[in-house]
Amino acid sequence: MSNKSNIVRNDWKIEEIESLFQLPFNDLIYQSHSIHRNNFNHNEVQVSTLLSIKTGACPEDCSYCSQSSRNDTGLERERLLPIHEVVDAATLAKNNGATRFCMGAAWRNPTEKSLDHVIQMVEAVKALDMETCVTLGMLKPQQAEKLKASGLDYYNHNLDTSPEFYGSVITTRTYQERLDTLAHVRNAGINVCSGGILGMGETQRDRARLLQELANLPEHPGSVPINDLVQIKGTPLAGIDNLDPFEFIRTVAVARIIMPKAYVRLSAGRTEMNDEMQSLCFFAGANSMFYGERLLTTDNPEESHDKQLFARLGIQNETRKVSAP
Ligand code: SAM
Ligand code: DTB
Ligand code: SF4
Repeated sequence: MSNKSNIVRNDWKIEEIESLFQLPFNDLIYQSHSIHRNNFNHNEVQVSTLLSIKTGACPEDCSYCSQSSRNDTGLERERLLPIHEVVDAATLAKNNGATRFCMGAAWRNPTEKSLDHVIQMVEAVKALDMETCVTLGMLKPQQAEKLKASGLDYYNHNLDTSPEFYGSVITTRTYQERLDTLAHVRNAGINVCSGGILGMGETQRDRARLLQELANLPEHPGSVPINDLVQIKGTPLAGIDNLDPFEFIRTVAVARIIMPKAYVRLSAGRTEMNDEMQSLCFFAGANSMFYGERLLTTDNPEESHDKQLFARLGIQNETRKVSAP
């Protein structure tokens, strides 16, 4: 593979991305794996653990989400967790090999008071010598700066899908508002974590457009979560046709090729994937995943199963912290 494959570009054309999707599977995976090997230790996977710090009763109408108050999913709402519960969960995650702890809140945006509470959580988790990530909805510039000052390493805010398909999934916040939050996070000097969800009825062009939007940001996100829709009863997207697994793997491969230095995270949806599919995702360039039996409100594979899978594949947890210089 030529050195050209390592060049970080922010001017990807949709035709170039679509032609990657159209390659014969073996050619695509050969290319993405080669790029992966040029940029990363290909036998290591970064491991993050998630915790829902505030669950349910969200005012947004995201049609995939168990936590939207518009969706009758039977989820019990919970208040913002006390700090000691967060510290206990992070300690457990660290002892299980996670290097990053990600905290998610079902908010449209944080209030100043709730942000101060989250900042205490970030400081407490940092004190355990773990990387921190939070996902709290939309941020104002000065809120991003406050989070940066607290030592936060990553902010997760997904574009979710293409700008064209977006309106059929969410109507209560615009694509531009998402891009604005990403700009505030980037300008504050926090690493951006941004990706999307596949299997919501979008076309291949929508998947290509999502990746184009991410790759053509002023800087590639440090981390790109690729979620496979977790279908939740009571949400408008429950019952939709599943995405072809090969199309999911292709999307991971294209993300790896066009964002060669980003961590591509195999995120939600792993409970529906067999081990062979996950191993192909790692081969195609995925090098991060969520570890722990729970995502935010839904199940993730059992920890013992993931440990066994890593052992069978000769994969190791990445121990170096990604945000370290
Ligand atoms: N409320 C905040 C927000 O949306 O910005 C943060 C939490 S929200 C649950 C974080 C991300 O999780 C969403 O942007 C979406 O990409 C992903 N997600 C939520 N529900 C999902 C589902 N059922 N399947 C796959 N991904 C999901
Ligand atoms: C992301 O892209 N995926 C994670 C994390 N960022 C916050 C969330 C997945 C949620 C899956 C559904 C649930 O458990 O509620
Ligand atoms: Fe709320 Fe986030 Fe769920 Fe949308 S994805 S309903 S903003 S918790």
